[in-house]
Amino acid sequence: MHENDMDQRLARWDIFCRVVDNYGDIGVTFRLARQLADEYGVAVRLWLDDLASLAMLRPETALQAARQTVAGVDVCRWDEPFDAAQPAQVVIEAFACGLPQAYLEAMAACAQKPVWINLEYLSAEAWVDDCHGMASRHPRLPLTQYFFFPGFSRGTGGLLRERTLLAERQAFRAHADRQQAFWQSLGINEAAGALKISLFGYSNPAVHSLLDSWASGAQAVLAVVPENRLLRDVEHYCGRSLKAGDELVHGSLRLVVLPFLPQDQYDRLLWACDINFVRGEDSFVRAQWAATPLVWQIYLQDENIHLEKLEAFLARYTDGLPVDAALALQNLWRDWNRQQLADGVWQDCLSCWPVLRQHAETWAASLAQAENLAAQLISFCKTRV
Ligand code: TRH
Repeated sequence: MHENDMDQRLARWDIFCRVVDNYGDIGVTFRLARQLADEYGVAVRLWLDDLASLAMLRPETALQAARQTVAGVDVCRWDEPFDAAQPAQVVIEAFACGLPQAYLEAMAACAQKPVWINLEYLSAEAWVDDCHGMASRHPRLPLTQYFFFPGFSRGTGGLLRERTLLAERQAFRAHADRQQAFWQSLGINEAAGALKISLFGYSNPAVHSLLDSWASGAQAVLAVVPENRLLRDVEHYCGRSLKAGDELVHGSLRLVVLPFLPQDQYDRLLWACDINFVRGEDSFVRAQWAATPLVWQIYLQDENIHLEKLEAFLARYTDGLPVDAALALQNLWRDWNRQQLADGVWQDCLSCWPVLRQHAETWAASLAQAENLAAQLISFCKTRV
């Protein structure tokens, strides 16, 4: 088949996203939809059951609209019962969210069956390589679904990374005036010499010992906390309620509460900080693209499955680090995830800081060698039409 014919057969995509909790479901799917539209000229419909979540990331989102365009993406409200819709040529079911029955039947009725992808959760575990791309036939309908796994190794579908992302980050980093303007836009007069740390996470009582370490250390720390669940624990530490705009100083620590930022601005916050505490999936990946040290709080799963995932990533990430730096980082991540910090873990990490910073650069550069997830998805679909 001619290359152009093939592209025409992949010109229309439907992405289905059900917001289960938090912002990762919409964070990932919107980012993918936008990149497909922006960079590959794909006509993307994003079927979404919770417009309020998108509005957190893209404040221009109209909460009542059944259909609207947001940053080039055709956002359709996913109502149940689902009205008949002509299926697109590629159908992405995000995180096994379950397609509407009527839509599945319509897919089955198409002469040329859509390429049906289940976009999976991110994991650094080795088994992902074996399962990436696997096919599963529908038990009743003449349809085949393919499992597409994001990941860190060559055998996976890679990570979301927009074409200009790294160049934009570089440009931001190279211009002190841009960084200053950014901090000012957040209402923060950046203190020279302070270690800038962003804090995003799930509820975690270990934040008490972390803030204590920062307050009592010799190093000045500017901690910025966009409104998120972790803020409740920060409030507990401070003994008062906190809202965006509030600021407090305690010893060497200056803590500023920010509103939950639009997604693009949050990226800049990650670039502007020296260390980022992140969680879940999307902020975790974006912090890696920021190429600075990060601390990941993984999403809790039953039977401690998440701890295996944490170790799988740590093993990859710390490979090649000097032993003391690897150990310091592992200790901090493990303690942060078991929600109890041992004495000295923060300090140990801080003393390896130059090595960890260099390593974060090397890690991001090595990840960038792989083709980005959107491009890999397109290549994969080309082989299935
Ligand atoms: O919100 P999350 O915990 O999302 C979850 C988890 O990823 C979970 O494992 C998974 O089941 C599910 O989603 C897919 O964390 P995550 O993935 O980092 O998503 C947060 C999004 O919010 C991300 O796109 C960044 C964005 N964000 C902002 O836009 N502004 C902000 O101020 C902050 C703090 C985050």
